[in-house]
Amino acid sequence: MDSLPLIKSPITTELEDFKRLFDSSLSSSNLLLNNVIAHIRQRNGKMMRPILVLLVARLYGAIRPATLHAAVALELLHTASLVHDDVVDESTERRGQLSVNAIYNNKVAVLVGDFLLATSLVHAGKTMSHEILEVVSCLGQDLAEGELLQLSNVSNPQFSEEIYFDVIRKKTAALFAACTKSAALSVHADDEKAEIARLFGEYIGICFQIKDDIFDYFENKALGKPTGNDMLEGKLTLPAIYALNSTADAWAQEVAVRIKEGTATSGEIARLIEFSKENGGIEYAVEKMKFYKEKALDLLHTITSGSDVCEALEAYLDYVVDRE
Ligand code: 2DE
Ligand code: MG
Ligand code: MG
Ligand code: MG
Repeated sequence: MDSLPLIKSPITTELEDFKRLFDSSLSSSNLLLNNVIAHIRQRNGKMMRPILVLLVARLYGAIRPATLHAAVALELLHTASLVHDDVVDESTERRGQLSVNAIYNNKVAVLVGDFLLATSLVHAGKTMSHEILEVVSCLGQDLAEGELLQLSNVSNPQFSEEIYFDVIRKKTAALFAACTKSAALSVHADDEKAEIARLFGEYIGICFQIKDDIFDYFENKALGKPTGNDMLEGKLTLPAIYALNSTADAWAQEVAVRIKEGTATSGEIARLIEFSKENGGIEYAVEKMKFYKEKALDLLHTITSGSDVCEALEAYLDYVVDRE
């Protein structure tokens, strides 16, 4: 079932307002910049983050201009981080489309990412809220720290679940937490409510990244086999970490170390994916994801139950966890 209409139903007009503001934020007199932005915009994302900002603002009050500027700021920062991420990961593809670095080059990708980041801060300023400006700026710091933590962990021979959660809190959950906290601040929710919103977003973000990581273990229709992209980039995610820590398989340990070093073959990666599945890695990751989903739902129900916004946020969580 397509749950997106239910998710969007309490915020249909505001989502249109968001789109207009987002479009108008991206104009420049530079031809190259406009071409790159047009390429990025072809992706037509599902706008999961702006939707979350709008829904959480509605949870606590009526959507205001500051809410829309916060949503634009966060979507721009997210877009900037993906353009830079593809440079860092040397990825040539993003969601079935060539990445900016692949079509142009790293220099163009770094500079376009910088432009998007700066434009994000312009909109954070337009909220006229120092607190929202701080949330957005600190998010930029967290994202960069998360990426650095992930990089420095490549040479760490341990496969620790604790480090995995540290990384995903910073590289993904921080963004969702910034969305929900800014949303609350944009409608003048008090500190306690803003903190509940922040934590709610953090739990959603943890679910989102665990799900994203699980995708890498399953068949990709275009490839006809699991992508294994994360392992190709030297990243071991929760299913593999669990399987490695719950068995003492010398072969798997050895391959895992080489995956981190970037010297494993694609055949070895395929076998480590199978090993992770055979040793309960997927079930374990799904269980963890559901644990955080329940925590998010419990928090949501301390604020509201039964309202249309509550139902939309419940459907949002189902979507994050069940999407294919
Ligand atoms: C996606 O992770 C990572 C997103 C954060 C990137 C942050 C950067 C630093 P993945 P996928 C590069 C900060 C950037 C700023 C402040 C503009 O696991 O599979 O690589 O989508 O995800 O490539
Ligand atoms: Mg990446
Ligand atoms: Mg990355
Ligand atoms: Mg991924």
